[in-house]
Amino acid sequence: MISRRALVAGTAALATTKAFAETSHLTRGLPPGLTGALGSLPGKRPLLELSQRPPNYETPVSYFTGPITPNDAFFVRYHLSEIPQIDAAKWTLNVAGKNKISLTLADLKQMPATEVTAVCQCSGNRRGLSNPHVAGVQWGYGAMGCAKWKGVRLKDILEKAGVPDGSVEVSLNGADGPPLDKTPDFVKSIPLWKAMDENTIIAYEMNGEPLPHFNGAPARVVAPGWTATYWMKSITDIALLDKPFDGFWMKSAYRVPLGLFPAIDRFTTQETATNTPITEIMVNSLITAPADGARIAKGALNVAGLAWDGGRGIDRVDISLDGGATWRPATLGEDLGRFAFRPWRFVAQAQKGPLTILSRATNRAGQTQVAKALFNPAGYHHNVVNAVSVTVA
Ligand SMILES: Nc1nc2c(c(=O)[nH]1)N[C@H]1C(S)=C(S)[C@@H](COP(=O)(O)O)O[C@H]1N2
Ligand SMILES: [Mo]
Repeated sequence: MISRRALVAGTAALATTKAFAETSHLTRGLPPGLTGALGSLPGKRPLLELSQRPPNYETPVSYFTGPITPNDAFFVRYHLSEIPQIDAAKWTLNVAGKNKISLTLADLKQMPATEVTAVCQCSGNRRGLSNPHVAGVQWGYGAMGCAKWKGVRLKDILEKAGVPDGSVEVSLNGADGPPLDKTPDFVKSIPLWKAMDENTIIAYEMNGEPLPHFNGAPARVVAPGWTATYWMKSITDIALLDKPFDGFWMKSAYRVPLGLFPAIDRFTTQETATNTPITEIMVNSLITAPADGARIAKGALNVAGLAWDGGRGIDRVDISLDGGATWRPATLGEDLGRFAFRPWRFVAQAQKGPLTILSRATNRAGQTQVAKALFNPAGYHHNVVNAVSVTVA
């Protein structure tokens, strides 16, 4: 006879597996409308199309074959549909500090260059998995990518213009604008300390090439560790501010309940009694192989994936084949720095029947992925333990 305790434990394990399994329905294309069909954008391989105007396209999981996401596979996210084609030779970056200065691309390239490999992840990556459903682009797993960015430290640019005493934030505006004044222009701000961080750059190269049009040519903000909402594309205007920026995209969007997520980075000038702007990326992982829903042969099964966080660095990735009852460590691969995707692999012995593989990353601050999503109205920071279900034949 099965003891009550075993029964309860078994039911709990089953419930956990079910919860995890629910999170993986996107890659199987269910329910319809949650994933786009493959669409085409100039300069890109086929990406999952979530909307055409504005262009929102995500990277299929099968393209994540290593720690660097190729430029033509990199996701695209815009809020506004007027995206001008910029002539890099005529483009200028206007900076308002103690003085107003204007830098051309040639000026930027004369300044000391620096490189950083960093994950660009939309705050709403995996929003489509939110339960209950929330409004917004229904992203699956691919509103993210990792590239080697080259450019100039934002700090050097700000110091060229002069940083007034009492500056608290830096505003960032790009070349795109609203089509009919219906949506407010997309302007963001970051705290002065993040702007002055040596890793925050204005990048003009991505993986050794000029930035693709849809990823912010000729130059964009790269704010390593922070979600991509601050990574202003096709940046044209930067200003040092002596009070918190109060535009729509700071005051009313990209906010999370205060204290809900274990964020370490604070954006205190923008905090209210109840909420805060989103800051760093929460620790996360993705199983990239085998594909969800695959049929595989029994025996040695190579499992591969990626792990990343907001810049503390990945400490470990653990794998479970029994619904989260027991975990075994994966082997971490190439380390491209604390802001990069960390590849990992694991060899499982696959027995005949259904198999669900779970991956759970932990960072060097001891933070780990959640078993159940921390619900918030915009569906940000989805970092539930990743699950892939396969059939072993
Ligand atoms: N100019 C401009 N920059 C922008 C945005 C935008 O709408 N306009 N969206 C931001 C958001 S929310 C994301 S997720 C990233 C997406 O970067 P990508 O399109 O290069 O992948 O760009 C950011 N920078
Ligand atoms: Mo985003």
